[in-house]
Amino acid sequence: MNKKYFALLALVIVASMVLSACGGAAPTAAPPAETSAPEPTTAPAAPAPAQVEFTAPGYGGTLTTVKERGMLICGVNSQVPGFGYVDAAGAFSGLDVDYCRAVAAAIFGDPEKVEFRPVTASERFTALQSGEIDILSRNTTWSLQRDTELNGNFVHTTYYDGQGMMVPKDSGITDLAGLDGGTICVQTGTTTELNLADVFAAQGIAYTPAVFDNADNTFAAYAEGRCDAVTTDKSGLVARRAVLPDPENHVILDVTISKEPLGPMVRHGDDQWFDIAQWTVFAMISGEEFGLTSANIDSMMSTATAPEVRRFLGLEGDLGLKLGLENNWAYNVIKLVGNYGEVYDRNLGPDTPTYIPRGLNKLYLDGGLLYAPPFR
Ligand SMILES: N[C@@H](CCC(=O)N[C@@H](CS)C(=O)NCC(=O)O)C(=O)O
Repeated sequence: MNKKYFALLALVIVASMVLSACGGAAPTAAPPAETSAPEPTTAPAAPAPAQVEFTAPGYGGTLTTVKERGMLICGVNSQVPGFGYVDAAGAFSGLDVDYCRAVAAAIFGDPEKVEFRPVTASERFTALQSGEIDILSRNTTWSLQRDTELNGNFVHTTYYDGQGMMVPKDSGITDLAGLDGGTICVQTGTTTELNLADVFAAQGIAYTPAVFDNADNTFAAYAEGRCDAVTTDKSGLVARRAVLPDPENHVILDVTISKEPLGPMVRHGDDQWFDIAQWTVFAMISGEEFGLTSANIDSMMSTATAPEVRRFLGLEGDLGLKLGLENNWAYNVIKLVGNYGEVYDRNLGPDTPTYIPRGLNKLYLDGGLLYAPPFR
């Protein structure tokens, strides 16, 4: 342990003894000690440092790498409209894609400083582990195995989903039992494939899986009538139905067979990077909660009075510095990309071909699950 870090650790411990758990400004959190903690001293408490020492253990250097490169590399989908999609001109769009832009805005103050790297379901975790991408933002379900043996850390969920089934309207099928003995198109390397096996076995429904390696092939096979149904996250079904030749002839059953909390994932071993990825999601959610939009945020800079909103905007305090960013990082996220609601509406709102009512993805204030911790 180097001397500078040891001194910082002692300082933080003393400060945390003096400040009560719920009163006063919280000291900057110390990274986990490698050895037993030093004895507290009786030296007078000094103010907590404004910025965490990012060379301490737990900081893997991703931010430095990204800044030196001048570009964030985000692993995304390219085949699911509304979430991650690339058009014929090479332009990327979607909720997951806009999240990458938000991280770039937080770091660089420029949402364009991101390279989108399309990754399939099977490739995505290796791409993250190997360092080919800095963040995975690709309709990826948070699960225990992915959080542990795949060396990932999921940040806050950006879209609460569940697995569904789509069938041709004229099949007359209305429930899972109606699929008994049928063939079901499914993509490999997904939770979808595993849930299908679990749920159909548990319910005693026989089926033959027809397995494909990407969404284009899965849905092409379904469109050609090679399967009785196609299954994936309901978001994926809505998205892919929109690009079928005859969307009106397909129905999504009123059945949800799993929980699919979808969100960004980072590698184990870099807590600072995790915090940046995490708080970018919280900035988008809180921006909506505070009523800050890309359109009004400039006027709010001169009119905002609520202390939390002022801290969010970087007008007071130094929250950005604690993340290793500029103090106006959250302002940049909202100004340059938008709050969660704006981003949702742009990609999945009523005026898009991939309209999905917000449901669980509303703010907690409106009955949904989106809830960000305080900006303090
Ligand atoms: N959320 C599930 C499924 C995600 C998934 O890969 N879905 C497919 C079907 S919509 C997809 O996005 N395919 C696009 C591709 O492979 O490029 C997971 O994390 O395993």
